Amino acid sequence: MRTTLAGAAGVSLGGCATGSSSLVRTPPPDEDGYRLWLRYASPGAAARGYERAMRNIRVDGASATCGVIRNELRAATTAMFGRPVPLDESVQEGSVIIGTPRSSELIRDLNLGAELEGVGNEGFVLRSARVEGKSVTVIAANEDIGALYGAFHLLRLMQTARPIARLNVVERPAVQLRLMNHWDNLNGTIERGYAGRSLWQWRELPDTLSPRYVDYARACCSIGINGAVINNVNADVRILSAEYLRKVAALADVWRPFGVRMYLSANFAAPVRLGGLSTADPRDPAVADWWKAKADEIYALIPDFGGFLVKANSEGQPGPKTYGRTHAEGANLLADALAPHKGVVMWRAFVYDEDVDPDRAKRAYLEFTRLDGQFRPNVAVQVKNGAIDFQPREPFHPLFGAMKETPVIAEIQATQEYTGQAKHLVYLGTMWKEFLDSDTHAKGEGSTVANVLAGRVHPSRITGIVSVTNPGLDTNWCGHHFSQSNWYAFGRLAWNPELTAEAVAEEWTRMTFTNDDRAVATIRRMMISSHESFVNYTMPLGLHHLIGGDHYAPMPWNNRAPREDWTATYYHQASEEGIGFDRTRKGNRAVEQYFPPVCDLFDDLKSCPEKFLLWFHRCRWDYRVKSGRTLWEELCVKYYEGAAQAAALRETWQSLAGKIDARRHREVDERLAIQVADAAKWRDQILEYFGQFSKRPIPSDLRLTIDD
Ligand code: GCV
Repeated sequence: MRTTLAGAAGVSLGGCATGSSSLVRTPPPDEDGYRLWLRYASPGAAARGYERAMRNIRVDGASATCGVIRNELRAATTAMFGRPVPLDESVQEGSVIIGTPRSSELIRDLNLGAELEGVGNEGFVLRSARVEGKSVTVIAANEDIGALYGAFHLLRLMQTARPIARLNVVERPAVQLRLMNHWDNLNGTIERGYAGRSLWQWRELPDTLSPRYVDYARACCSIGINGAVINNVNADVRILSAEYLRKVAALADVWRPFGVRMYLSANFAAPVRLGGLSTADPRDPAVADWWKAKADEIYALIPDFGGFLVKANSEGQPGPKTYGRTHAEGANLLADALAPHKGVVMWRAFVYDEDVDPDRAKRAYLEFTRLDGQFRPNVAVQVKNGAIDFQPREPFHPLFGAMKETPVIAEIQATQEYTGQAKHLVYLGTMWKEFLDSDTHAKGEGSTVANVLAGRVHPSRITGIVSVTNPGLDTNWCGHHFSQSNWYAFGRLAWNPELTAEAVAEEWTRMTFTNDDRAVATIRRMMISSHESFVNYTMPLGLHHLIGGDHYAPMPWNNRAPREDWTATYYHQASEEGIGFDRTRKGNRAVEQYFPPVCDLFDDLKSCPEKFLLWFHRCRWDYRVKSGRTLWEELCVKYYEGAAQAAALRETWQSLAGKIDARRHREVDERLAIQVADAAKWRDQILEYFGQFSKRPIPSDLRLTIDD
């Protein structure tokens, strides 16, 4: 018997008092951040217009997903208008009619065939229309899940104070797989998690279901996320045991109506460690049988199980190379087991075997391009945005566009492992847009990473963008209130990579904090500049991996680690003569992994974007950068600028006191205080360290700005 704990799920749907600027007289009441961007605040003056366009809601269909649509709309309208909008079958002036041509005669009669054909299984048409002579709003889709996404879209318009009277929205997601990747361990810890312990209560499952599982699914679904890999890629084999699979199945049952499918990280050695076989060699028939039986067992419990994510032969994880086999053979082994059930394998390209090349940045490309065409149709290679490891800034990974016959999906990181770890306010939407908009030139101009991922450059059977993600048991889910924006931005950009970072930041701000236009503009500006300022005070001008320890603070002096490519000195190579990693044609030729003209752009010191300068080039300290300053001076300017920007960020936030509820305002401010102090400390320590090599002083005008 399952029991559901009463409480949080219901509470989370409650309304709150912030409204449009004209109505804000007193500071809004305290909030704890639990409701994320689904607060459904009163729309203030706009309420009357919205209510007129929403006299009643008719949801045609009996599925569990239709039940979710009804629940969400009932809760949202209750919170926004102070009373629920009736859910009934009448058609009147101001009805909202939701359904599919299969479930709804009214939708069928609207003849939306052409539009619906274009939106696939998950898309929707959201349109103002005339039905039975009445002005209504229609949400039509081919499947109920599309209708649910459409309902969330309508709610988003209202939450962001947009008009809903004359709608004509047609949407479909750009990629198929939009997945959360949790690095959660079975003991409740989270690798690189900064928001408390794991959401998954393994000891209570499958009998007790935390209400947070529902709220998690609502949050994911509201931004188009359609699956989750719930365990760490450094995978504990026990997740595949009968005991854990029952627990996993219980979670999958909760999420199914929200369209959030279950995926698992699989340990390649599971046939040995769990199955008791003597080998996990992909060519051994007993191993193949073990995986087939395991897949059958999983699908008997979770009929819509999505598939496996695998980290193999990387950072100590087992893999096919342990048996002298290739990554393709390893991936195909699991793919064959999943194929009868239509499951996929996401095989990570995060490998950096020292034997492949002396430069870590070159290794994955070399290993995977030679396997192109050897993977089964249900395998996708999952590639991090950059070739090293989620650094504050990296050029796009050269594997994007390079695999012509193998689906490639992107892995980005919302949990801020290298970007301030939920202590620093860093909105990653801008960084991800830089990545998605990068032109690989794989098939000429316009072969952007986003187009590669959507299968528009090389036809692709599997498309996707996944995010190593950040929620944990902290009340506000993500540790820092602003870290929620990275979860949000991931979902929105995976659905539509054409959205601007600004638009996503604005939406999130309006839904999460306030619809006060001036406050929104201020917060949006803070968010948009935050990534660049973080880069400035940590790793500007193409510097990377200046870290050690827990990856929080730059440690450019770090020269001791179990592997050379885990040190900082391996990457910056600072000496009295200069600094930077020569990856040009005259250096280690890493630039040649990019298509022309990108390789030429990066190769030429004159054309290489300065944000990537020391990634690709080794420069003398007196090298003149575009500003006319020497490299050393420019480095100093960047670090000073970054620290000043962090201080300004806090001042700006403080100017919003009274516009944001006091609790969240204070909690953000406390973290900004840490950010300001860290930025100054990092600036000073890093410049002192590099100064030993440059033998140059920090320009006095910079120092003066601080001493003043
Ligand atoms: C899950 C980096 C992180 C590791 C992580 C690894 C990966 O090295 O520091 O914690 O392991 O990436 O992506 O597999």
